Amino acid sequence: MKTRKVAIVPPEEFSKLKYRQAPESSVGLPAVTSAMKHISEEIGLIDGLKVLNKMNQHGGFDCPGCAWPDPDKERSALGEYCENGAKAIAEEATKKRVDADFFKSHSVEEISHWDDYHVGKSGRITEPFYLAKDSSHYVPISWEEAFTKIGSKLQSLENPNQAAFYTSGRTSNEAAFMYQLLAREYGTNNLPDCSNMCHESSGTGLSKTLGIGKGSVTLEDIHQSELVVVIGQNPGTNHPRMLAALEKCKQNGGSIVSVNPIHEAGTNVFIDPQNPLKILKGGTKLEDLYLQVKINGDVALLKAALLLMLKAEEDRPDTVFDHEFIERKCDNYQALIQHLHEADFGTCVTESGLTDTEVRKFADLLIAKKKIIFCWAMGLTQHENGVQNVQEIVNILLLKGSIGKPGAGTCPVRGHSNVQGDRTMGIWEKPKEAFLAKLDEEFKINSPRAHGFDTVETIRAMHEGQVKVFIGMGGNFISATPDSQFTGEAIQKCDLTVQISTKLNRSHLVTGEEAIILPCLSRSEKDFQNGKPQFITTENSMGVVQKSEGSFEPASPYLKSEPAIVAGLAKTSLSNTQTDWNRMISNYDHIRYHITAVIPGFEDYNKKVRIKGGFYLPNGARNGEFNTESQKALFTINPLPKNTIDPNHFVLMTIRSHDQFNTTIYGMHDRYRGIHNERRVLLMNPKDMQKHGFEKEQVVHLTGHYGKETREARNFKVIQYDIAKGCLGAYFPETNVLVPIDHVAKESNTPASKFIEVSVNS
Ligand SMILES: Nc1nc2c(c(=O)[nH]1)N[C@H]1C(S)=C(S)[C@@H](COP(=O)(O)OP(=O)(O)OC[C@H]3O[C@@H](n4cnc5c(=O)[nH]c(N)nc54)[C@H](O)[C@@H]3O)O[C@H]1N2
Ligand SMILES: Nc1nc2c(c(=O)[nH]1)N[C@H]1C(S)=C(S)[C@@H](COP(=O)(O)OP(=O)(O)OC[C@H]3O[C@@H](n4cnc5c(=O)[nH]c(N)nc54)[C@H](O)[C@@H]3O)O[C@H]1N2
Ligand SMILES: [Mo]
Repeated sequence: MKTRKVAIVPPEEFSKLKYRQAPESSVGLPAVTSAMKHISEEIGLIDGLKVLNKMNQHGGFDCPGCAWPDPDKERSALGEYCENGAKAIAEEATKKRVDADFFKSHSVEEISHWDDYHVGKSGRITEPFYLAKDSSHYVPISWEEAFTKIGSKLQSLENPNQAAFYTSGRTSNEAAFMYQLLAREYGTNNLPDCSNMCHESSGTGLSKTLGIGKGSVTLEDIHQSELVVVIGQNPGTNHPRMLAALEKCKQNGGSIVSVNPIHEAGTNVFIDPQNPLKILKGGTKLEDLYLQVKINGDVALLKAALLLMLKAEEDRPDTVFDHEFIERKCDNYQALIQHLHEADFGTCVTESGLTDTEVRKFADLLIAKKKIIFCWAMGLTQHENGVQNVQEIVNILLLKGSIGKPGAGTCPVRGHSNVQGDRTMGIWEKPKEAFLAKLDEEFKINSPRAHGFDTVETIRAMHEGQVKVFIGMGGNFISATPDSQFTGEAIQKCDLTVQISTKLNRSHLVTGEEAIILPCLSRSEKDFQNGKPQFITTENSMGVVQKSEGSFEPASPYLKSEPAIVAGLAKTSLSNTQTDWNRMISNYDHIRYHITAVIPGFEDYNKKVRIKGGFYLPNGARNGEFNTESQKALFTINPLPKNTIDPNHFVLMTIRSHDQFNTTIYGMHDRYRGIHNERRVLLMNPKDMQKHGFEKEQVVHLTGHYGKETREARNFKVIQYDIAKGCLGAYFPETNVLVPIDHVAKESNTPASKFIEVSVNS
């Protein structure tokens, strides 16, 4: 890049840290105050409350935050939203604008030196913008010209696999379906998505063992469960509405275990902000047992528990395992039992980082209860053995016959509000033949069969010059992906990068030679096509598909909907397309008719989705049917991970603060951890601070070690914290520079961003 010297990572500068003791409870009144503060700053209180009242209500729009489901029947009169949903909506309904004047005043290079908080707070993008080769500023461009530029570039590539079509999980079913069709009609399966960095390990592990890559439980199952294990997940911040479900489970007599290197306030005590009496009484104690595992000590813990369960079963046959279920429904039982007989209990306990007593308490609960649910998220999936973590959970559930019945099963808690739906719609680099065959039949096309690039493979291919055009349907590729410097170089080798976005982020600044921004409508905004209002649909974490209809004026009259943008791209990028792109966007029912024809479970889509609360997609595991090769659920052998590191080093996990949604920084606080006004912090156990001679709030630098490679991130303040010994926590995306591109989960290729070997230097 000759004229633009953009910063790939935000400045490594401090703001003004204030650290107070972490609170013991979560939500309550401070959550309401914080929600209202974000709303009034970005939208104004009156308009803000109007928006909130439409969120997650029948006839309203789906919260653009996380994928936690809404209650099937009753919706709270106060609005089915949480503090972080309110922040998400404040962020997208903001009154601030990124317009032609904004880009005239600020060069791309200048903006790239702002921190991510300030980049994001610039506002909503108002019209298409173009960054020419070697130029310093974005300039406005018409939609027509933008589509033509992208189309002719795509048509000029020697091979369709030189393009990659990325998706982030906020995209609707309709837009996602059209987008994958565009990629396949164009000739590539290069459809990397945020899922590759997220729950891919869950999808891989669950498909192999249970025949479906999705979770098996419903919200009602959580309420009815006897034991919910929350492992590698921080629901207080990332899925706050889940706390209300856990509270119901407790009220019904269920027990809750939390497994986490950090004692997160969210799973400890919950104060329902929608229940004034509860606020006064001080809330509900959620956890019955908290287990402070070492980072990646989960397989060891689960295996130790399995050994105790086996011992109890052998001592008192037929009291612990569900033999009838195992015999009828499962494969590979003997192999698992043999593996367990060869495993060493003491080693498992040591490797988990817990005491013998703690492990026994956990096992006693698993032994006693019959209706068990495991909920998990990134603390399990983003490890080299992420798939094995998930499979070890499945082993426990299968032994207990705790799947395919009420109150029991698997619950991978999804991230983005429609990440699960996007995959259902075919956003996948490894599509199944049955799906492609249907797609080809419906559209009379010849979809490519060769697998495409996932996220990590796309980065490598860009670095090697194999991928030259990158299109992002939402998301923030440069900041969300690992190894920021390497990925930055990779992106900058592209000829053209295109971002379909609502708001400005670093991916609009770290670009290919040429770059184009296509601004789209957000979920809360009215979408009119041919003068008629349209709605879109999404699928939540529990497989419920429902409609979402925006009701607010668009941030600018020049925005297009995501489906309309895909149609615009298709018409210039595909030379002889016979597909009815115009018809599809003239009325989104036509997109849904195509989906009905291609994807099982969407029969009568247009009818069913208009019914209040939507409809459940079929889910074999939920009914105890396992669509694996053998039509049986599979026990697996998952070896203990080798977590060996240099004795002077630490293991770092890269996690979210309370005031961010992935790479979008809502604010500078992490209230539930007592951290205020600062993101460059490093959570460390007090004993480790003493041992290594670190003072409170001392400034330190991190060096990542991966084989012979090292990577640097500077300027973090040490926070004394209740975190497992030898473990560190710091926020992503600031720490993504440290995540090695080659450090990924086996089988799922998910970056292992929860296990980074680092040394801490002053
Ligand atoms: N407000 C808000 N909501 C969000 C998001 C957001 O950024 N902000 N992101 C959305 C997305 S895309 C996702 S995927 C989810 C993410 O939701 P989470 O997975 O809850 O998010 P993380 O902050 O990555 O937290 C991982 C948790 O796992 C723990 N952990 C880390 N390593 C280990 C380990 O080895 N073992 C165990 N047992 N625990 C471990 C951490 O201490 C932390 O509590 O949230 C979604 N919802
Ligand atoms: N080190 C580390 N890295 C991680 C993780 C981690 O835990 N640690 N977590 C990983 C996970 S779980 C995930 S899911 C990924 C997230 O990766 P991404 O999904 O790529 O990132 P986001 O930050 O969610 O994307 C935010 C951007 O999406 C755009 N956007 C918002 N709403 C809309 C919309 O309605 N339509 C369109 N078209 N655009 C919109 C805005 O421009 C916004 O800036 O990051 C991953 N990266
Ligand atoms: Mo995610």
